[in-house]
Amino acid sequence: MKFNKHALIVAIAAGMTAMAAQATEFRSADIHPDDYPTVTAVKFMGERLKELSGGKDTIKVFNNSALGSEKDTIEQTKIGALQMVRVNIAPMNNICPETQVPTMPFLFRSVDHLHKVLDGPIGEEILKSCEKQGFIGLAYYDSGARSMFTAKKPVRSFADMKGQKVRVQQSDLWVSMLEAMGANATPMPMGEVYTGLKTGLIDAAENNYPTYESSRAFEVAKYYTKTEHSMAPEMLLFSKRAWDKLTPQEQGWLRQAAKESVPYMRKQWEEREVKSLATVKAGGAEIIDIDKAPFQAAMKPVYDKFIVDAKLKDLVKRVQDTK
Ligand code: BDP
Repeated sequence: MKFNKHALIVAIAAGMTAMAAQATEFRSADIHPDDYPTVTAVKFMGERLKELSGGKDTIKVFNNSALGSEKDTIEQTKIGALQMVRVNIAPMNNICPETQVPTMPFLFRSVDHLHKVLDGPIGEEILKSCEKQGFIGLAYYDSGARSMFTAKKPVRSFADMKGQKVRVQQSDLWVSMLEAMGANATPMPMGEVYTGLKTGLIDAAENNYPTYESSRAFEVAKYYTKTEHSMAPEMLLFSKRAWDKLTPQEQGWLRQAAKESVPYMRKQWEEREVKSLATVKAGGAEIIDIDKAPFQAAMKPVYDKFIVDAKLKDLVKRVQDTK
């Protein structure tokens, strides 16, 4: 048989088109920069997904708020315009009430306690609770403890919180938490914090060391007070609309890849916390130790207001009882 070069090229091209038609690239959003542990973890997940699916499924991360604030990208995920999103749990608080539980102030005693709860049935139950709102909860990522940082007046005691205009995440629970500390709470997207501090629109914000560092907030708010008031974790959510169109096999690959990205993320996180602390200190930040007892005591009304029904009360109790 005579070798037909043309037919071969046509055959190869057809094969490539068939492969391309089958390949799926899931889009995922994040507000953080390229080297932030949440972003590198989702990229790791994408690599694992590619391997598990034999090259069929991949993930493209749109970082640095390229697709909007967390609130915006959560909405895009709900309608299926975006398949995946990595956000802090806070902007989910108003959407699915169970997410308020791991956000609650001074709830977790340690990182170990947090991991035990989130890796177990309570964590699973909270992820699942977002399904009826249109989200498949794939995983939690670490976010350390959040603390106050102020631009003008350092917080050296509970009384110093009074009147500070503090940026909070877009969640009613967060507004109440800061109000209970005596502050004026202003919800706004993360992307506006640096400018807000610089221009004096806000006096303060609160976050973990890695975000305090990567957002460069330490340059404009140099007093970092270790209130460690919440360990609100990060969440990895998939659009239920998009999920329902996938085969059970693809869903399984996604779940497995997400699960495998968790220990990877935790390791990156531990390293980043140390590195970020060194960077902010070198950049002139003052790290202030504080008596946390008055902060803790002031949180009772917040629990009374948000942990209202039997379901939430039971969840909080089970978290507290987890040894
Ligand atoms: C960071 C979270 C990020 C939030 C941000 C915030 O990683 O998801 O958007 O805090 O305060 O720690 O908005």
